[in-house]
Amino acid sequence: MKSALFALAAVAAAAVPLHGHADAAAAAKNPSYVHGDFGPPRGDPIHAVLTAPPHVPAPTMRNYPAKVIVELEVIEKEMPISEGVTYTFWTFGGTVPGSFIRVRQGDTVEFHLRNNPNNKMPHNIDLHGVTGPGGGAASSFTAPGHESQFTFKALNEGLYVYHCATAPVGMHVANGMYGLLLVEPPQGLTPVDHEYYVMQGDFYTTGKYREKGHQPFDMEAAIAEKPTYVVFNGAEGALTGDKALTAKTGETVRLFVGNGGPNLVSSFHVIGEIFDRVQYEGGTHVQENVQTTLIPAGGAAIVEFHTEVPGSYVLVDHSIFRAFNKGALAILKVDGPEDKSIYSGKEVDSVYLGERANPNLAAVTQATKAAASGKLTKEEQIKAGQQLFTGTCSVCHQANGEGLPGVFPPLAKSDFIAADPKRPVQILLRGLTGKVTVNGKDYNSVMPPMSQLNDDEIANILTFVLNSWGNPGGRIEAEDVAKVRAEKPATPAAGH
Ligand code: HEC
Ligand SMILES: [Cu+2]
Repeated sequence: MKSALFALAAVAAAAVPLHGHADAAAAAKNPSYVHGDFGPPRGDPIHAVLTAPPHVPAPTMRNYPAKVIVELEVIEKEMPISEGVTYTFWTFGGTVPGSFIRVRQGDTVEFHLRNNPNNKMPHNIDLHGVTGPGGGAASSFTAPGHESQFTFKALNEGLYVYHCATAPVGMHVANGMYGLLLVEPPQGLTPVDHEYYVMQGDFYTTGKYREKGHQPFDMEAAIAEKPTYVVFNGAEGALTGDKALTAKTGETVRLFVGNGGPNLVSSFHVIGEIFDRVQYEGGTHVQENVQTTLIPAGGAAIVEFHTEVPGSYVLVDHSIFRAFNKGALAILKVDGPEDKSIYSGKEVDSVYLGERANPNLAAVTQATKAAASGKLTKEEQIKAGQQLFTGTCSVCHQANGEGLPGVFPPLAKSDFIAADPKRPVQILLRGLTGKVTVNGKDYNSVMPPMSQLNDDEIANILTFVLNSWGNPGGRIEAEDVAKVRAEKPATPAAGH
């Protein structure tokens, strides 16, 4: 398979003459550049196979320019953006990011944009790989229930963002209207073992991060560029747990990484890997041995690396609060034998990932649903709380609740909790500083507020703590938390 492609590439490079003045101009600028055939399309028209993320269409394997028909439908739909949180996305092809389009340099692309009759808004498309007014936007304004068509020649190879450009443009993009178009170089890309499609986006909701239920778009937050969520592939957890990307040791992985924005620039990084090659900005030049690559809003990069050591590799925006507090985190799971000559260690996922390494947040979803219908049991709270405790609290208080001597007080059999089982609500919302005595030992340190947790989550975590490790039992409900949250912050010494 691979050698066939190489042979094909060699034929293409050797046998295809240069055409067109654009090409000649490019050749003059960069004589080492391999050019495509910009002559008329040959053969039967080809219907492009589009893929939903994280999948990428197979290489075109062509050595001649063809007419390629692309059919893309805009669908407005409600989908989860986080555990128990839904959002009305506007999509190209039913997913965020939109369907991946793959053509070859020199192809003539006949583009059909459909706007689903159930949609409420008009839409269009601006493809950054198109040479022409608005990148197609000027020819593709489409009302619900209509279709538009335009044709372009793929002059430049590269990885290009496409997006909706209907006013208010920012809002259409913020709702998820972007995707990637790959224009293969005439000789094709080098074969690899895996190609994946990952695209970052920032989202703006009226509710806080992880506030449950349906969350509308917040225009003011979008203008202020203060996203509630920053995620890969349209949702927190879109590429973790069962949905993680996969590879084996000794394989080569190519990621087509886009950034839809609308606002943020991504500092794209894979924890535990080094990019062997980066086609930065999606262009032709290659940078090697890169730790973190910048991906502008409305830009892309092709990154490649070889996998050596098994384990979980974490894709993040290294503007790191986005990864751990807004959702910009995905996993590549590499299976295979250990190679101790490269890396000795035993892997402890929870150090970096905490709760997000846990593939099973089902208990959390179930508790959210039960709470919404008013039928939440204490047992459901405990189960959900246990999931959330891992990573959120266990980093300091340890998974077994024993804490660390002299640094983090125990939650297990804590006489501090037993003395006032409702006091922890306040501690989680406002933090705790100054001297405290727990089970006869003094601690004089700082616990930061955990106010990023919502009322449900705090109630569930504390119900879990109260019912674990010899603590007195009992139950904290979301209303208890809401009450404390609404109170004026007490003096910092409260609780001592
Ligand atoms: C960054 C480390 C850290 C994290 C994360 C953390 N705590 Fe704490 N916690 C502390 C420290 C330090 C203290 C003692 C503060 C002091 O000395 O005033 C403390 C004190 C407490 C206490 C009162 C003392 C005791 O042992 O009974 C409770 C209850 C508590 N934490 C619960 C939690 C829960 C529940 C979570 C997760 C939502 C959590 N903490 C997350 C560091 C942390
Ligand atoms: Cu639109």
